[in-house]
Amino acid sequence: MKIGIIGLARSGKTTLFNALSGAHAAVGAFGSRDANVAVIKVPDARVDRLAALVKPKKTTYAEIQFIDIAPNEAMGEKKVLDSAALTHLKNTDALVHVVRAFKNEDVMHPLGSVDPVRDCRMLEEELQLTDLIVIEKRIERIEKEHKKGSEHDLLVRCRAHIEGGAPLRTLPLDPHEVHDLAGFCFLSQKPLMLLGNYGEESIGTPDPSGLQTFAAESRLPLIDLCGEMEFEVAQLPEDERQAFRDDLGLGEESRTRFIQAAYDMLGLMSFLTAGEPEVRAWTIRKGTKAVDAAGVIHSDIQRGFIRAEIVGFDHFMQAGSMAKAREQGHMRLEGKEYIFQDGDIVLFRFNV
Ligand SMILES: Nc1nc2c(ncn2[C@@H]2O[C@H](COP(=O)(O)OP(=O)(O)O)[C@@H](O)[C@H]2O)c(=O)[nH]1
Ligand SMILES: [Mg+2]
Repeated sequence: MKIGIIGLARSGKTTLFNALSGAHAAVGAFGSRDANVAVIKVPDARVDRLAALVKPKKTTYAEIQFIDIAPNEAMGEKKVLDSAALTHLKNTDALVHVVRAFKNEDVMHPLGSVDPVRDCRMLEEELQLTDLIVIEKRIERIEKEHKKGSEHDLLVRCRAHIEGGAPLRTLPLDPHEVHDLAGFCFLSQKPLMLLGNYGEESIGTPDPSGLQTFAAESRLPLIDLCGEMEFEVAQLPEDERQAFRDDLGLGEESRTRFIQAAYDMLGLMSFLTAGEPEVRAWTIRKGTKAVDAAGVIHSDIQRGFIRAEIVGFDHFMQAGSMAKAREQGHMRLEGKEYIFQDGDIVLFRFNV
């Protein structure tokens, strides 16, 4: 899974990126062509408990890739999406908009004042306009070539939707329309999460900016955190972090909250495999059939799928192994159509 971090200059994108990934990318950097990229492991207590029990040679967590984009200065600081950014964002699965809510007068806001709702509206508009340009070009081309058909009709619908002021993510589409649009990688179609970046001064106080109301009305997930404090906590040795968080009133670890929100937004879940060589978490969309989930591990397992042997997490922990769980009657045999439950431990039987 790939998540693009976007937002105005100095909204705290790189600070957040560093806090989440433990990296030390330069903050305040601007106009650099290269995006910061990091992969983080998804913390998962079930994987930890399984690994403690099975003692595998290798433990592998699910992973999320983050891309932190530095907009180009030539854009006048008021825009977020230059062509380099578009290239980076094209293949992301979701976008996170870091919205500046911290006051700090020493850090200049590109628009001269701190106003989270205004920034959200502006960015949403920029996403839509970016898509609109692509749509209009394509429509023009189709019309020139006299090839009007279903693609044309669909794009005309997309255009009308954006012209009505709405992002493509709110346009109802049937599965084959989703498929037909996939190649365009429309930005306003990607799931979007807002991240309010608050200052130390705001911890534990209500936010008067209206960001919560805006997020609720726009049906966008919102998490708030304090980027700079999170970054500072991330510098501490692991065993000191929680005490520091408690002192500051920072609540649950930002990385955990952030990843949970991203999983929810994308409708993701994990299933697990627990062998001697490797205990591992695998990410799938909720509602994925067993045979397709098998393909996440290897295309051979999907092709040669015979059945899935499944043990629920708690039963596995009680039994101590797949074989014992089977003896105790807690193993279920499921076919291709089975829909995974969160935390299922699976052994695929296949034949190639
Ligand atoms: N007070 C305060 N300053 C922050 C916070 N997050 C970022 N900053 C500062 O804002 C400046 C720009 O941050 P940076 O992460 O580089 O923003 P980017 O341009 O969006 O990547 C840096 O000087 C940060 O120290 C925050 O939560 N609180
Ligand atoms: Mg930056």
